[in-house]
Amino acid sequence: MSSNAKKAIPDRIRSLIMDSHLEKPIYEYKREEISGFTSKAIIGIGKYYAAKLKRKAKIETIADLANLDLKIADEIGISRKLLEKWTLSASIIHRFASSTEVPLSSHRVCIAGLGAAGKSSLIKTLQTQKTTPVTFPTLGASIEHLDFLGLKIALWDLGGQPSFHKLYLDDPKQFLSRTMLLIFVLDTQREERSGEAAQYLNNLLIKFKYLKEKPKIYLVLHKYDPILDKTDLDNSIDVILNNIRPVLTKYRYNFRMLKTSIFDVEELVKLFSRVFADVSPLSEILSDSLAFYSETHGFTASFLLTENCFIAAEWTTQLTTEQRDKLFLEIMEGIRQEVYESEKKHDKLVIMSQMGGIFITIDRMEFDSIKLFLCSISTEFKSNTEPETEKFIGEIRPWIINFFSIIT
Ligand SMILES: Nc1nc2c(ncn2[C@@H]2O[C@H](COP(=O)(O)OP(=O)(O)OP(=O)(O)O)[C@@H](O)[C@H]2O)c(=O)[nH]1
Ligand SMILES: [Mg+2]
Repeated sequence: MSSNAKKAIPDRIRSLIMDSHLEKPIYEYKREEISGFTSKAIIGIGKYYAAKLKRKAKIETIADLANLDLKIADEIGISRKLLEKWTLSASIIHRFASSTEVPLSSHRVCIAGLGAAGKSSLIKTLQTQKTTPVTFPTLGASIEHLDFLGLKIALWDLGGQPSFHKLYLDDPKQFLSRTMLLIFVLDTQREERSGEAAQYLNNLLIKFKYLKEKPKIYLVLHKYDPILDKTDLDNSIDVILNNIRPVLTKYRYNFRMLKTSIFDVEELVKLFSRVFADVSPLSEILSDSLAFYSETHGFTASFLLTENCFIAAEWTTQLTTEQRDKLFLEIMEGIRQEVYESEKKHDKLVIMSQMGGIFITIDRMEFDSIKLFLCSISTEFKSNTEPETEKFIGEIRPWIINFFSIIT
C-alpha cells in the first residue's frame, strides 16, 4: 500500500469513524465506498443504537443517516440532539465520499423587503454593534459579510426600491439560487405598505418554487423602537401579519418572527444570534456540550459567545428573562473591553455582576482562527474549574475543526 493511498481518506474524516467496526483497515477502501459503511462505524453510535436506527428508521449505512429527515426523530426514540450530532458526522463523511462538498459559505442569506424598510441599517448595526442608520437607498444588490463562529455569512442586501425588484425576479438564478435563509424585513411603523410587501414576497416565493428551493424564512418586524408604545406597534403587526401570512401559507412555508430595532442593539444581536445559529449545525453540538459542562459545575447560566458577541450557545436555569438580559449586557461589555480595549489579553477574567452576589467568569478560548468566550455565571466563586474547562474545550475542538474543514 503506497503512502499516497493511505492518505486518500483524510484525518478529519477518519476521526469520525471507528475502524474496529469495519471489515478491513480504512485505508484499503476507496473514497466512494465509505458512504456505504454501516452506521455503527460512526464514533458514538455503537451496536445498540445502530440496531435501533435500522429497526425504527431503516437506516443501515452512513449515506442513509446523512439523508435522515430529523422530523422523524421522535418516532425513532433516540434524543434529537444525539441524532443531530450523528447526522452531522454522517453528512460530513457522505459529502466527502460523494465529492460534492459544497462550501457552506457559498450558500446565501438574502435580506429582502420594500425600500426604506431598514434592511441596510439593520445589517450595518449588526456589523458595527452600534446603532447605525443608513440614509441612502441601496442600488441593486449589495453583498455584506458577517462572521459567526468563524463562518463567513454572505448577506445579500436586496435593495427594495420597485425598479430593482424586476432585476431579481427576472434573473432568479443569479440573485436567489442557493438561498438557505430568506430574511424578509417589514416596517412596523408603516403597516399600510404591507399589502405591497405581501405582493413582493409572493413574487419572490414564486421564483423559489421555480428554482425548486425552499429557504427558511424569518419575518423581521423592524422599527419596533423601544421608545414607542408597544400596544400600538403590536396592533400594526397584527395588520401586517394578516397580509403576509396567507402568502406564506399558500406556498406552505413555516416562518419565525423577530421584532427588531436599530435602537436596541443588544436585542438585535441576541435575536440574530439565533438566526445564524439556525444556519450552523455546529450550534446544536456546542449547546449540548455547554449544557453538560454547566450542569457538572452547577452554574446558574452560561453563554458561549463569538468574538463579535453573537451567542453561539446558551444554557440557563433559575434566571428570569430580565436577569438573563442584564447579565448578557454585562458580559458583552466585558468582552468588548477584553477584545477591543485591553492591551493585555486575559485568558480568564472574573467580574462581579452589578446584580450583586453573582460571579461572571469569562474564559477566552482559541481554535485556530476562531475565538470563543465561555462565560459562566455562578453564585459562588469557583476556584478549580480548569480540568472541566479543559475537558469541555477538548470535546468541542474536533467539531469546530472538522466543521471548518468542510466549509472552507
Ligand atoms: N425608527 C427607526 N428607523 C429606522 C430603523 N432602521 C432603519 N431606520 C431608518 O429607515 C430608513 C431606511 O433605512 P435603510 O436601511 O436605508 O432601508 P433599506 O431597507 O435598506 O432601503 P432600500 O435600500 O431602499 O431597500 C432610514 O432613514 C433609517 O434611518 C429602526 O429600527 N427604527
Ligand atoms: Mg438598503
